[in-house]
Amino acid sequence: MRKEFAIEGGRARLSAIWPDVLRLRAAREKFGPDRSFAIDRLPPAAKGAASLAFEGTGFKVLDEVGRVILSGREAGFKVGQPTIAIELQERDRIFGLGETTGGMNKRGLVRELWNIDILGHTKAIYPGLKSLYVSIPFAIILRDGRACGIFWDNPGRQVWDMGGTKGDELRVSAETGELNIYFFAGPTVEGIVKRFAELTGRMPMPPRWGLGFHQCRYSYMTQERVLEVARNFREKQIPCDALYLDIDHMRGYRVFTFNNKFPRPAEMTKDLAAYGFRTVAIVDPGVKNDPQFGVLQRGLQENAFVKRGKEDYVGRVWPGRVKFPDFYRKSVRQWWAREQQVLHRAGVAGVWNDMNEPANFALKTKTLPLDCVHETEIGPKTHLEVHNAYGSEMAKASRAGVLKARPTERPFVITRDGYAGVQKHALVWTGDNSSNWEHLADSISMLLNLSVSGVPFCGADVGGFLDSCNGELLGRWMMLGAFTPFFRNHSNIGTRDQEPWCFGEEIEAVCRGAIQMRYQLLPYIYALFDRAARDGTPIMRPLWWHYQNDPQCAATQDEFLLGESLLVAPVIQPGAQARSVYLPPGTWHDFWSPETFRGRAHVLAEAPLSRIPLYLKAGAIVPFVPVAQHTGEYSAETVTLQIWPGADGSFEFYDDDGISIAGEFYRRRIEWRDRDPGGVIRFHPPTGKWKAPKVWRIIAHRITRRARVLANGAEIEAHRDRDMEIVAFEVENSRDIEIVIA
Ligand code: MIG
Repeated sequence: MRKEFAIEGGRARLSAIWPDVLRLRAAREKFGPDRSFAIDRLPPAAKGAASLAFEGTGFKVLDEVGRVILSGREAGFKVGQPTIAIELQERDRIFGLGETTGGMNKRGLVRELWNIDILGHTKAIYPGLKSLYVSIPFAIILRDGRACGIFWDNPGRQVWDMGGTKGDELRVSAETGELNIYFFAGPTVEGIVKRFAELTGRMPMPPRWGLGFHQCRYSYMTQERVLEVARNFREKQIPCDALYLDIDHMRGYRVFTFNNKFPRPAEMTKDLAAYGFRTVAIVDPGVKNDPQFGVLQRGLQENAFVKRGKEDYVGRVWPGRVKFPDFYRKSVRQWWAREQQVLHRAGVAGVWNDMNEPANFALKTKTLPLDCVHETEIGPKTHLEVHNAYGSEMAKASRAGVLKARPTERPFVITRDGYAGVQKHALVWTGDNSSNWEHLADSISMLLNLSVSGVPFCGADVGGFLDSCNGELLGRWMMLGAFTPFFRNHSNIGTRDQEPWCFGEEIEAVCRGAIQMRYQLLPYIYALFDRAARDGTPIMRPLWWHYQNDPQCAATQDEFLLGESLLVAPVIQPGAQARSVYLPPGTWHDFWSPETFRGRAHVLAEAPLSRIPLYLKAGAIVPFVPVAQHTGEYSAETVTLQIWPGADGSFEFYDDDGISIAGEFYRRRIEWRDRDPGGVIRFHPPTGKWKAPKVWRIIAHRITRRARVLANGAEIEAHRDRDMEIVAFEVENSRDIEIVIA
């Protein structure tokens, strides 16, 4: 299917990308080159697909069997700007839209997609806040259990009015460019998000160390201080994998330099490596406009900087007057990647991209003048037209730089800004939040919406960035952070120190416990990353991901699922010692007590300061390993599989060397077949050549009677704990294992 026809104020083309994904393109006069900043390659057109029917100025999106999934009121160039208006029904909820504030359901909000440096995205500071650092123009509409999706691929400014002005209408308009919309027919959220990830690209598997705990601060001011923090972690036996160098390591904020407080950076990173730490350094795009500065000189030779008229544009950021690399060009990205080698030669392992909206202190608008020109791969574009892609293009350059230094290793790149598809280049952290309870709670829905917008690897500053944290808030936030994909404690200059040991012994123990839990759970989290890298399935999922027919799941924004099996219900209020938890349909087991609940109901969870309420879905198989102080000591020689019965279930175990891009792997499906009493555990034949665990230690929960355990037909010794209602035993690994607990 490929149709061309007239549309209000222009011409439109309709094509099917996949049977369940339609594309509507429209231009006022001539169509521009078909090149996207989100999509690397469009798949060839599909047949037998969803379709679109126009009726007057309205239209209907139909799925493969002809069912109307969306009713459009208009699509075209009514007031000169490309616009689309879609009818909303009473109970429609809108999710996704990348990184935005205002709760999980975006219905009723107006959001402007225009990447911007917002210092502190709280209502108190910015009551009318409509934009943040990242723009992902992709939304999921959940309508009575059926989902569909919309993606408008346009890196210019867009306004998404999601029933904010007219209660029954989703109206999206762009300031520049074409109408370029993808409709995802659904009906499952999972299907839509997988398609969106297929279209815009998937997160490449990060190194395992990227999944450990990371400690940051703006800034660790000296080399000695960094080493002291590292030693503290090891002395206090608090696991940690990475420390960060914020902007104060630079000489006058010149990118890719070290100042005299960091006289021997290579020695420092070597010492850190000896303790098992990786070093991540911050990189800002603005290059100091200092004629003596080598990076500037070589950039000028490359003609690398963004122009306004005939001249390089000069703005102002931390270094003072700066020029901005024109990352939209491949040659510029390659030059940047070469410059970045200074960091890698000094032993820096990961790169942290900040201020890449790009931020500009010289203007009230906080970014580049809109008439600056970028020499993109599809010809010159004004900043106005491609603003939202700057951050992603910088992250792409950064990634190329890390790969240049270590071509066989999986890069670790973090970015504040991005556009749809940013997950191909970097993980996203949600920028300058604040140390308060409101932001702790808000981070859950922000990360959930980012996760379903194609960005599975994301995290918020744990403990909060702006303002000073307190012990209780840090403890609660560390427990939440331990279950989010990216787990980094970070805080602002001039605030109270926020490392795990800064609030007394009790809080230190709480933080240690949270981090230890993270390290014990790494095989579970790693397997979720493997899955996300292969098909875009989020690691951290809203309840409605798995229960999209349950209205209460669609309304719950203070809980989430880590994978399918683990429900996390963080405490989000100060002073609370308990909280109410909504459990989705099915049977759920309390992690902390031998209690089992029927779902589709609220329960009251006890939550003393040392505890985050956790529930396991019946049929869950969750792998644990012993605590390590960092992932360099990670060992999957003995893997403990905890099994919670009550339903059938399965888990796909995944392991590899944790770092190589094309290394060996070991993948194995493990299945639980529930029988009353007991059940059967089956290990399916593994794939891949990476070394297998030697021993599987199995803990089966909720076994109240004296159970016999048979491994491949022969009875084996099992330990029983009556109070904990568990049966525990070990089996050596082999190709075929079948265990019966009866
Ligand atoms: O204008 O580099 O969001 O994480 O610590 C502030 C200093 C610049 C903003 C980042 C924050 C970082 C800080 N940066």
